[in-house]
Amino acid sequence: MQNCTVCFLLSLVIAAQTKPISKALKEEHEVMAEKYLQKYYNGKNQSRSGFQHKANLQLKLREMQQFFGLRVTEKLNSETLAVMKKPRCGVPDVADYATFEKEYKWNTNQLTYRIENYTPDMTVAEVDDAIERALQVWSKVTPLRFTRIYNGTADIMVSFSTGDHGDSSPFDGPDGYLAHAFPPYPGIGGDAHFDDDETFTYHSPYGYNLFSVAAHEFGHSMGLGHSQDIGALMYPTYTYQDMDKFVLPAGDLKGIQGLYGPNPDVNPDDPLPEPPTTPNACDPKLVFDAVTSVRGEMIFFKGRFLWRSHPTRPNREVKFIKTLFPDVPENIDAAYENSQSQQVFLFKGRKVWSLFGNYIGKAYPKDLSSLGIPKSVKSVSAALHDPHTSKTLFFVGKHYYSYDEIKRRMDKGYPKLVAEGFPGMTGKVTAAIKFRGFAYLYSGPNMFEYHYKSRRLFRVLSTNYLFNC
Ligand SMILES: [Ca+2]
Ligand SMILES: [Ca+2]
Ligand SMILES: [Ca+2]
Ligand SMILES: [Zn+2]
Ligand SMILES: [Zn+2]
Repeated sequence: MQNCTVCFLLSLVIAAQTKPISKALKEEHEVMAEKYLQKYYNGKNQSRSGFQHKANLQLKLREMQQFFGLRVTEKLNSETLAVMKKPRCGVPDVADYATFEKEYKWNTNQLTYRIENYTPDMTVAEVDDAIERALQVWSKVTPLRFTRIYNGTADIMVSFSTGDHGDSSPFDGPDGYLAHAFPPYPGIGGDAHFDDDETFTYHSPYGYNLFSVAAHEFGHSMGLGHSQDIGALMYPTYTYQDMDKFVLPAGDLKGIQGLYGPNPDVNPDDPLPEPPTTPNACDPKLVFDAVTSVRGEMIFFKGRFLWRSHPTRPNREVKFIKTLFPDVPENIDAAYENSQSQQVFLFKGRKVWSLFGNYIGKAYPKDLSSLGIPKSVKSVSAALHDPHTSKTLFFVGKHYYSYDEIKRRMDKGYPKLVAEGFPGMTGKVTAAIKFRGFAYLYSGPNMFEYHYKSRRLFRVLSTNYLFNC
């Protein structure tokens, strides 16, 4: 039986891989994939026949690819393996209770919690604070109220443990899965367990941020299942959340308020902040914050997210900015790549950051004056670099500046009016990029295509034209 599974997955791997990988690595991937599907997609082998086992695994692979919005190939390709390798929550994506969400709900709004033990990674005060604030994520938006107790059995027992810890879902050492929690019911229901083989952190985006992991787990403790929305807190893979700025996203808010209703104590004069939504790259009204090339790929920025789009590869990937570039700010104003120096510059307010690879250069952020931009300019709305002339254009309101990257100073005669330099552009330039001899100036949901040298306007296209929507 085992051999047949290996044969089946082996043939899938051969079909999917374009470059040869070592046999040992292949086998490691197959074993990992089977374990993953068994754990998260209820892929336990109920049949004795190898054929049925193979068909079952294929079905589970399909479910997994659908859940994560991957291309549904039923093949263990590199894209699928990459998702399987991400650190995540230990609760299945296709849980029995996820399909019966309404059945799992506390029938009281007054709940107790108890922190049974502590991780050595953080101080006691830090753990207490991270746990309390993770519970507040849910109490802020519902009538649920949490009271801490110090002995006896609470509704929500919080503990750190390693390996087998007595609930038939043993932890797996560093990385892999980080924590799990049980839906509302008596006893172990509502309890949250954290894998102490992880390194948990308090205020840091590095290691595994305890607030980020716990806020997600307590969603399960309240009765929520996993979400397919990559921007949701209930998305299964780990994402860093800044505990000081966190606002529960719209999908999670709808889910929890569907179970418990809204918070009756919200002061109408001090309403809750607008819940963030996940932008859709193919929304014709989408307005990008910034667009730049990065080593042959194009990167489009919007809020907390970015899309990478390779000119020769049709599929696009949406990611959190923090996942790719941990030190880069969100909601940026503008971006450009200087392909000669291989630096990518990102702008927000009066500050500019320079990326070397995926990390910010040591001397950054710098002030805009380091690029010769006058003190009166509060922010840059778009930037465009031309590698042939080594000039970078900065768009500010109705004007634009031209910076000479070789002489490291602003060109004389600037700022000029955008409407003069780019006839036909009457609105504000919100993002810009030079691509294949054309200047693409984005203005709200429109993209203006200019021949770069002649400055002749060819077409007005939709913002997501370069996305193959
Ligand atoms: Ca409990
Ligand atoms: Ca683990
Ligand atoms: Ca912009
Ligand atoms: Zn989860
Ligand atoms: Zn457990």
